[in-house]
Amino acid sequence: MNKTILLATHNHNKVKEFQEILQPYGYDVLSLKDIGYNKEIKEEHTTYKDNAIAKVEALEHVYDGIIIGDDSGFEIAALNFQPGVYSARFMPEYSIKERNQAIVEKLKNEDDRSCAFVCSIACLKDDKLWVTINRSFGTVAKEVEGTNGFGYDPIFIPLGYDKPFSLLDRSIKNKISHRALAIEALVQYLENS
Ligand code: ITT
Repeated sequence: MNKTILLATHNHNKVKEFQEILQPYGYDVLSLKDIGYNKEIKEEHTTYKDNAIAKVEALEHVYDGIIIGDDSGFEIAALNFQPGVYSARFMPEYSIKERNQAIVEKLKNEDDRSCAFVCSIACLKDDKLWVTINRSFGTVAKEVEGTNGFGYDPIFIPLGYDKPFSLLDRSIKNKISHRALAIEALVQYLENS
């Protein structure tokens, strides 16, 4: 069985997480850099699933093998589930650190701090398209702390923990995150298809 997968992302943090999670299952994850693909892949859709599919389809005629795409986001209940599918484009004038600080500030007097990370993975294998969407739930932290992970990790405290992903060992994120859950479903699909 072919155990090499191309991941259609330009986000090197995602590549690292996919490699760490899939390696124990015996999969090799190639990045777009590995195949010398440097064109931008546009995210023009309003759902995670459609964006994940678009990422895979952009590579369909470029790579002959298993291709996966990941579209993810951060949903905050008190902000009407923003930034959601627009997470990568939220407050573009701010650095990610400033963005996290701005979110903490917006929620300063908010009792409902519930939030979720979302990950949709699309997979193209033998001309068949498969998609999953998974969420991990938590609360928004009261301050921006820690350096592990990326993006909104410094303000996401997963349910059952008292620290954000940025302060937890990365092996914990790789077990319980939205991406870990979606990858678990992907492995089940690949092993049974
Ligand atoms: P690609 O489209 O090239 O895959 P991207 O960074 O643009 O990379 P997304 O469109 O899926 O990825 O954007 C999701 C944004 O949500 C991402 O830039 C992060 O800021 C945030 N995000 C996604 N997964 C995350 C995670 O596991 N931890 C923290 N933040 C995350």
